[in-house]
Amino acid sequence: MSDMPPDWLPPHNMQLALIYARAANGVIGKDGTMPWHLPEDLAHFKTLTQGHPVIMGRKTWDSLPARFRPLPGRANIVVTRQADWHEIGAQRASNLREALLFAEQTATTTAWIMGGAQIYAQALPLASRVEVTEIDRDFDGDALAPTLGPEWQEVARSRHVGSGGLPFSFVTYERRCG
Ligand code: VY7
Repeated sequence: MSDMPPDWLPPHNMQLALIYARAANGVIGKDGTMPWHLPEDLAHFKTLTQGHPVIMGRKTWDSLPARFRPLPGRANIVVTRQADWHEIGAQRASNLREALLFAEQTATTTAWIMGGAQIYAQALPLASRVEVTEIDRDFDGDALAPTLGPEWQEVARSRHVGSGGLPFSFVTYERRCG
């Protein structure tokens, strides 16, 4: 007796965070790319994710310009159902759960979910923090940001104007306690 498996999970030391840029109408992508030119967002993304594992869907991996793949200085974990998928510098995971197991083996505090729409929707219930670049214009597109419900509290916001004149804000949301 008393050799039953525990019915609880050990606490994860790792925080799960989403990072995305979204247009005013919720669009995050069109035809596999981000439909705006906002270098300030790319720099922000690189700064926040540097040194941490990044988890992405296979379509997001494909969307990265080849010269940026794998993203340097970060464990690149790619979720795909294709058992024969492999790319140099990427760790394949069959699903989000497996991706999180790989991320937990790295020695960092935060794992970043970097897209796209399908992975955001799956990861949001597990996340404690969301970093959104909110662009103040509508864009035409085919991939949408997840909807943040009332459990998400805005804790920081900074307003900027991009080098091309596009206004945007960096916004941090945290899950309310309880
Ligand atoms: C798009 C790029 C697109 C075109 C040229 C360069 C937020 C982003 C993501 C994911 C931006 C992209 C890049 C330059 C910097 C590289 C990454 C590629 C690096 C996200 N807010 N912005 N993203 N990049 N999840 N959230 O895929 O990137 O970081 O080293």
